[in-house]
Amino acid sequence: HELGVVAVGFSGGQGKQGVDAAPMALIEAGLINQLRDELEYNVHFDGEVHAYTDIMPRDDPPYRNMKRPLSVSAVTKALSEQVYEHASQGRFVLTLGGDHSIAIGTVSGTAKALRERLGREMAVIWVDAHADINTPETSDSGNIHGMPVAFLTGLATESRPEVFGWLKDDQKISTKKLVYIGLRDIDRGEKKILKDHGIKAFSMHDIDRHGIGKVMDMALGWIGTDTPIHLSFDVDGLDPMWAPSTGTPVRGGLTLREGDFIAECVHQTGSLVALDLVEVNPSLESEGADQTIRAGCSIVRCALGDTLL
Ligand code: DIR
Ligand code: MN
Ligand code: MN
Ligand code: MN
Repeated sequence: HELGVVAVGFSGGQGKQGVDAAPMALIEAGLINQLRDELEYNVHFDGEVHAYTDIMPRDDPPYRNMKRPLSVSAVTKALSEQVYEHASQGRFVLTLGGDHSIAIGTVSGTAKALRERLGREMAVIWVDAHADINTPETSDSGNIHGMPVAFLTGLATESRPEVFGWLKDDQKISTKKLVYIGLRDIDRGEKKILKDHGIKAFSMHDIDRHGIGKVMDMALGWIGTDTPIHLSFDVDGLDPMWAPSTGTPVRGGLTLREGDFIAECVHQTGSLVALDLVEVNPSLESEGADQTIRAGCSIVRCALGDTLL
């Protein structure tokens, strides 16, 4: 079991400081040591929380309604190359964020590597309260952490290389290979996108109706066996009762057990190739930071094969 870990201290995809401190908090809580010692992974980690300060532009005004477009583009491009490097060597890639804009880098990196290695199109399971599929034009906030899926599926495009124009077709995924779990706060424009493109989405309503067991059967059934899976887990998919320290908490979410169960089921497929854990912000809700970090560690351990028995 070879595991590549990338720690990304980046918060520019949204407006709140502190989400950049999450990787260090997760590591200090013992996450990487547990993966090495208890789950027996051979860990490849450069020991650094990347802030990419050397490539950060000095001046970064809004463009096409996007906030900090040059910064997010530069960071995700560099991250894409780091993730690609791990994935092309056959390593499972764990990325600790950071806000969810970083998924532009992680998913593009694994999608390209898996195409080359296995000749297969990758699927993405996106666990989140939000769909993060706004285009620059449908976004109300201008925050790029609400747009990564639009860029990764080609629903949003931009030719300028310094504003995501670097994303090529072999780094993108199909809307047909995308599955959402846990949605409950979707913008009007996003609802139309999900509907128009027939994107598979399991909202909290579906989980209430069928239970998480049936929902996971349906989600994994949609993807099918023999398709590599990238799991992108936004900690705000969990209910704020379990994960209060996050930038945009939404009540009525997944229990910690449901989150762990999702991760366990995806691990059990044997097809999981990468995991992102994003939007942990230890500086928010200081009493809840510990809980949120512990919840994040638990999700990661489950996705990497920890079992109850
Ligand atoms: C909202 C919130 N849909 C936006 N998105 C968040 O800004 O586009 N994603 N919080 O995690
Ligand atoms: Mn998100
Ligand atoms: Mn979210
Ligand atoms: Mn296993």
